[in-house]
Amino acid sequence: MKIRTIEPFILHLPLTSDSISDSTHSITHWGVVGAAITTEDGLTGYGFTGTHAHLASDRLITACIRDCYGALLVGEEADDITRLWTKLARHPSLQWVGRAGITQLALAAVDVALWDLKSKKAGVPLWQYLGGARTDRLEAYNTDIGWLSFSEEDLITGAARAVEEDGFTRIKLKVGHEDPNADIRRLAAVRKRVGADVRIAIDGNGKWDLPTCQRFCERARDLDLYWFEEPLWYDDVGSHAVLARSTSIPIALGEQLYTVDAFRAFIDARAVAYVQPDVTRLGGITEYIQVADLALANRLPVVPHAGEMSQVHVHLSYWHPASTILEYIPWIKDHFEEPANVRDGVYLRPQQPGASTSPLAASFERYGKSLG
Ligand code: 0YR
Ligand code: MG
Repeated sequence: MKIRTIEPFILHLPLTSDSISDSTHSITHWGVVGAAITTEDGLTGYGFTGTHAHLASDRLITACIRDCYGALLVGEEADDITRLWTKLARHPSLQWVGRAGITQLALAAVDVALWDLKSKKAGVPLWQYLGGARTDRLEAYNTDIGWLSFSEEDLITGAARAVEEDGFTRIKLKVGHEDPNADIRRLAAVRKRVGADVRIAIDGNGKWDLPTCQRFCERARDLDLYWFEEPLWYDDVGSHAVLARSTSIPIALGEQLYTVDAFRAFIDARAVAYVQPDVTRLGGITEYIQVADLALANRLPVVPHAGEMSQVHVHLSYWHPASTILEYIPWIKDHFEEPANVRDGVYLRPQQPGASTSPLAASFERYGKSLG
């Protein structure tokens, strides 16, 4: 199965609301930036990373896929994923400028496309190709009801609807106001409305400093928060370790980490409780598995961040033994041949061969962007 072509693509897909914000990002579209890899026998695999749909930086990713990785992959044996991953990730001239950022996002897209191809060729869904399902019930938690840009009233209504009508028992709310008391008030109002049994996680998206986080955690004591995600600057291992020791709220992080080495630093420092790798920021599925295995060996639960809106992570979470629950943000599912769907708070297990990463032809036509 030799690789014949690698074609990068950029889709800018609208969100379910007009726009949303967390403490550090405001967006109107989700960027699906990836690669279609076609073999000589005519099979095509798709993989993509997730962005905030800035065309200029998206084009850096597609340029890397086309000009750097494409040249290294055409004519290669598509089945040899481990060898090809090493060829791209450890290529002397690329690792000099890479190992994180644009080159890693591009590598993620290519790696996922190769796994999609390989499981399509085997004729089975990726989770089955990897070794079969660990469970028949992968629970979802809803992030899309909890944006910081929502008014307190909309937050309460959305949380109640998710629980009472859609069957979620777990939700995640964004925090990160200038004054953390504003967050405490919003969280207390939601807790009061949904009751004690709903798991409420919170996500700071790296906004606050250590003393602010410590004061916040002290005041949040009675809210029974399931985890505090990205409380501090993404790379700051030491401050996370201090915070983890000063609060009973478990720390979750990983969506901004690029390598297994970065995860090891946090895990070794006991600075993380819920490990949140993302195939779209790590070097794809290949490096995701290394992180999930590392978490497993440390007896830590894995809860991936859904940078691909769960098209791939639903497979990985049905399969990998360290997996627990999975994030749900339903922005882009309608643009795929096999959407990542949730019913009664539980992810449907994918049935089609591959990684569920094939975008619909109509979506390419309507939302595709020029590569410049
Ligand atoms: C919106 N999930 C997250 C989105 C989300 C971000 O900017 O990208 O909030 O990825 O933190 O846990
Ligand atoms: Mg997050």
